Amino acid sequence: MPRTEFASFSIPHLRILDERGGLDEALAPDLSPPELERLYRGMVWAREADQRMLRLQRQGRMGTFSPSTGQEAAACGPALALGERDWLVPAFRELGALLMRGVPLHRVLLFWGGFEEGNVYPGLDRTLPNAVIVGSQIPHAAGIGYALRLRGEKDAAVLCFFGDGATSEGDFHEGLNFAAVWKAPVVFVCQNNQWAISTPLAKQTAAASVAQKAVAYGMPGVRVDGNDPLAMYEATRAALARARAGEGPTLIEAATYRLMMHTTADDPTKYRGDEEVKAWEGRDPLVRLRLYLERRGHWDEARETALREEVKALIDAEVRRYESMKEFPIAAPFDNVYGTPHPNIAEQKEEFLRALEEDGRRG
Ligand SMILES: Cc1ncc(C[n+]2csc(CCOP(=O)(O)OP(=O)(O)O)c2C)c(N)n1
Repeated sequence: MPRTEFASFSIPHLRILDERGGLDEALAPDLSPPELERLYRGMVWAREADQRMLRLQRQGRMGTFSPSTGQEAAACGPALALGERDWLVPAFRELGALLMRGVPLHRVLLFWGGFEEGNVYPGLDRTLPNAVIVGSQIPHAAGIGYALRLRGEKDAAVLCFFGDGATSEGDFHEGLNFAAVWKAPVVFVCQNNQWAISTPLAKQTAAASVAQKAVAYGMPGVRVDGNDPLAMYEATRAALARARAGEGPTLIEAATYRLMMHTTADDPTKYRGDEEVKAWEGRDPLVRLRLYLERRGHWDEARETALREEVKALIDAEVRRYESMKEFPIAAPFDNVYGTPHPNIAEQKEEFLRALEEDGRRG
C-alpha cells in the first residue's frame, strides 16, 4: 500500500496598498472617494482619541486603557465593510471600529473610567461592548452567527475581533470549530500585533501563521497585511459576503503591530527592543492611506489640518460629556447580566445593596 498525500494546504497573503501608498490595481477594492475618506477619518479619529486618552489616564482622569495606535487599519478596514444588519463583536483594542460603528467616544471613556454605562450603547443595535476576558467573545460570536442562521437572517453576519493571545485559549478553538461545523456566518479577525502583553508570538504558537489554524477547522484562512486598510477592507468584505451566502466562517489574520504599551499599566521597553518598534513605525497605516489619497488627488495639507481640528474638537466635546456624567445607578452591573431578570442575580444584587447600606451605617 503506497503512502499518499491525504491533504495539503497553502495560506494566501493579501496586500493591496504598499508602505509608500502604491496600489496593486488588480486587487484594488471598489471604494468611492467618500468611502475612502470615511476610512481615513476613522483611523485619524482613533489615533487622536488614543493620544487624548493617554493624557487623561496620566492625569488621573480616566482608568487604564489599551491603546490601538498602529492597529487602526486592522480595525477600521473591517469596520468599513460592515453593513447595518451585521454584528460587531470586539475584543478591547478596536477603538477605530467602535467609533466607525457609531459608538460615541464618551461611552468608551466611561468604560475605561470604570463605569458600567461604558458597556451600554444606547440606540445602537448589534454591537457588543469590549470583552476584556481574553477570547470570551469568540464563542459569543459563534453563537450569534448560529442564531442568525436559525432565524433565517440572510442579510446579516458577525465580525469578531481578538488578539493573537486569544488563539491560545480554549474559547478560540471551540468557537471556530462550532462556527465551521454549523456554517455560522462569522468573520473571525485575529489582530496579530505580535505580543500578548510581554509574550511574543513565537511563544504563543509554533505555527508559521495564525491564518493556517483555519485549515484544521475546515474554513478558509487568509493572512493579510494588517497595516494595509484596503487589504483589511477587501478581505473582510469578501468573507462577510461568503458568510451571508451561507458558506460559513473565515479566519483573517491581520499581521500588524501595537506601537504603544499593552495597557497604560505596563512598560513595553522591559520586554521588547527599540529597533523592532522603529521598524513598525515606518509601516504606519495612517501614513500609507494618506499618501494614497494624496496621490489620487483626494487629499492635501489643508484637508488634513481641517480633519485633525474637527476630530480634536469632537474629542473635546466627548471628554466634557464623559466628565460631566457623575450620577450612576450603583447596582447597574447586576441589571445588565441577562436580558431578562434572573433570581440568582436578583439575590446577589440585594446582598450587595444590603452590604453597602451596612457599610454606610458603620461609616
Ligand atoms: C482569560 C484571560 N486571561 C488573562 C487575561 C489577562 N490579559 C489581558 S490582555 C492579555 C493579553 C492578550 O493578548 P492578545 O490576545 O494578543 O491581545 P492584545 O492585548 O495584544 O490586543 C492578557 C493575558 C485576561 N484578561 N483574560
